[in-house]
Amino acid sequence: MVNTIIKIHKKNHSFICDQHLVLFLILTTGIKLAIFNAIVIKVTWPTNQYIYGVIFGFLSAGILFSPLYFISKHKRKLAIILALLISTLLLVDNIYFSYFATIPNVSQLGILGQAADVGPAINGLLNWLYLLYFIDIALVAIFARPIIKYFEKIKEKHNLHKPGHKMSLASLIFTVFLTGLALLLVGPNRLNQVINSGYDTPSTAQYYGVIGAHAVDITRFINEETTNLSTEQKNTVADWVKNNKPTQKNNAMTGLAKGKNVIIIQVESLGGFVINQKVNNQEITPNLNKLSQNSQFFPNDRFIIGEGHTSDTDFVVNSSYFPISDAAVFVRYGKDDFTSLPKTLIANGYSAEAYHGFNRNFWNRNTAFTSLGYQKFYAADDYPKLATINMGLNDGDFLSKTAEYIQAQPKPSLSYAITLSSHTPFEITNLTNGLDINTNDYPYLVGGYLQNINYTDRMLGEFFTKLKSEGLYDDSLIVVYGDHTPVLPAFKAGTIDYNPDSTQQKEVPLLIKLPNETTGKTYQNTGTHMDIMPTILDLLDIKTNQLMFGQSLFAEGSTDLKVCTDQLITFNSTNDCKNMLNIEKNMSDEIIRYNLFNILPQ
Ligand code: GP9
Ligand code: MN
Repeated sequence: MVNTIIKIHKKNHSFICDQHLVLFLILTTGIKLAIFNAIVIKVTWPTNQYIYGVIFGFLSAGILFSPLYFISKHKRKLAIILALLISTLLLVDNIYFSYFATIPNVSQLGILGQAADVGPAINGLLNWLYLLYFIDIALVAIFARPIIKYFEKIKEKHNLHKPGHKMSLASLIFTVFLTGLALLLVGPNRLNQVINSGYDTPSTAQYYGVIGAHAVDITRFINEETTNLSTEQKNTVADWVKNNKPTQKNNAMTGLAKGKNVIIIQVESLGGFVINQKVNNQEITPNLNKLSQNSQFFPNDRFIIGEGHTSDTDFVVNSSYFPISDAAVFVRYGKDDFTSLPKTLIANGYSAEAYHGFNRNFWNRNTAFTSLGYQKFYAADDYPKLATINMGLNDGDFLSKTAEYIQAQPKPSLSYAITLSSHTPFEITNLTNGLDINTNDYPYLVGGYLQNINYTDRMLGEFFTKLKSEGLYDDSLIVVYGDHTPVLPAFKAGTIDYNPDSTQQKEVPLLIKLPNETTGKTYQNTGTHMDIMPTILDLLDIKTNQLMFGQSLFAEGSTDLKVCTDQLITFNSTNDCKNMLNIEKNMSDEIIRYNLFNILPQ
C-alpha cells in the first residue's frame, strides 16, 4: 500500500516536472479566457451560464495544449508558439469586439482586405493593457532557465528520469478525461443542436468560451462549404417556384397607402389575450385598444418561429419565408442573398432602417439586417445608455430616440423598430409599475407580465404622440404586432382567462393603421407573420416578382384560407392543405439553406 502511494506520488511528481510549462500555460490561458468573458464580452446571460463559460475556457485550454504532453522534442518551443497563437487570437478578438461588438468569424477571413479601411480606427483602439495577454509568455521567457534547473534538481533528487510509456498513458487519460468532461457538460445530444441551432458567436462564447465559439463557427463554416445542391436539384426548386408562385391581385385596399412612409413596430411578447382586456377595472393596453378601434385589426394573427425566436419573426416579417425548424435563420444563414421588404421598398425609392435597443449582434442581427437590405441598423450602441428593463434599454427611451431617428430618415421611409422591455423574466420596477394590482395574486411571472406589457403600451402611446408632433403619424402606414406570445402558466386576471394549451398561445394581435385612418375594422380571418410583407406591398401598391410564401390579408378570398396543421396557412388552397404546406415549407427551407434566392425566377 505504502509502496503504491509512493509510486503514484512519484508519477505525479514526474508528470508535473515534465509538463510544468504546459500546465502553467493551460492555467494562464484559462485565466485569460475567463477574463475575456468577464470583461470584454461581459455578462448578459444568467450567472450559471457565465460560470459554464469559465469552465469551458479552462477545459478548452487543457484540450488545446494536450498534444504537447506526448512530445519531448521541441516541447518548450511548441508550447510557447501555441500560447502565442492563442494570445494573438484573443488580442484580435478583443480589438475586433471593441470595434464591432462581435467576435470575428472564419468566413470573414475572405474580406481581410477591408482591414486597411478600419486600420486607422483600430490604431485608436490599441491599448497598453492588451500586453497583459502576453504576460505569461514573457514570464516564461524571463524565468525559463532557473525554472528548468529547479525541476531538473527535483528529478535528480527523486530519481524521476525516464517516465516511460506509463507517463504517456497518464497524459492520455488526462486528455480523454478533459474532452469527456467537456462533452458531458455540453450534453451528449446537444452538440448538433449547439452547432446548428445555437446562437451568435458572442453568446456562444459566453456559454462555451471563446475557443468553443471559434470551434462552433469553424464547424458551421465547413458544413456550409461542403454541402451543395446539384444543378438538377436547383432547377427543380426554380421550376417549382415558377409554377407555384402566387401573383399579387388588386383589391379594394390596394394602394391606400401608396407612397407613404411605413413604420413597423414589433412588440416583444405581445400576446393577443391582453388586448381590450381589463384587470381591477383598468385597461391593460389602453393605447393599443384605442388603435384597434382605428385600424385594420387582426386579433388572431399567428406567429411562426423556429429556433430563432424573435429573430425568426424578424426574418418571416421581412422576407415572407418560413423560418427553419432546426436553426435560427439569422445565425446559420445570415449572409444569404435574401429577397425582402426593405430591398423591394428601396428599389421603389424608399430608405430602410432598423431599430432595436440591444446588442447589435444578438441573433446575428447586424449581419442579417444588412443581408435583408436595411441601410442602417440603430442598435444599443446608437442609443443613450439609460435605465434598462429586463434585457436592454427601456422602451420609453428607446422609442423616444427612435422617433427622432425616424424623422431624420430620408422620405419615403421604411422604419422597423423592435421593442424589448416586455421580455421575460418580466421584472417589476418603479418604471414598469403602472397597473394597480397585487402581483402576488397571480401565478409566477403573470403579474410581472401584465405590468411589463402595460408599461410598453404606455410607451407606445407616448411614441404615437411624438410621431403626431413630428407630422408622421397620419402620414404613415403603421403596423404593430407581437413577435410571439409570452410563456406563462394558465391564469385568470380581471377579464382574462388564459389557457396556454389553447389557441391563445398561438395568437398575437396585428394592427394596421392606414394613413389618416380614423375608423377601423376588425377581421376574423387568421393571417400569419408571413402575410405582413405582401400586405404592406399591397397597401403601397408595389408589385414584385419575387417569391413570397404569404399573401395580402386583404386579397380576395383570403378569409377562406385554411389553417393547416395547428398553426399555419397555405397560400395554395387545395384540399390537401397539409401536404401543400409541407411542400412549401421544404422549398422555403432549401432556398434558405442553399442560398438559392438569386437563381429563382423573378
Ligand atoms: C433580443 C430580443 C429578444 O434582442 O429580440 O429575443 P428573444 O429572447 O425573444 O428571442
Ligand atoms: Mn421575443
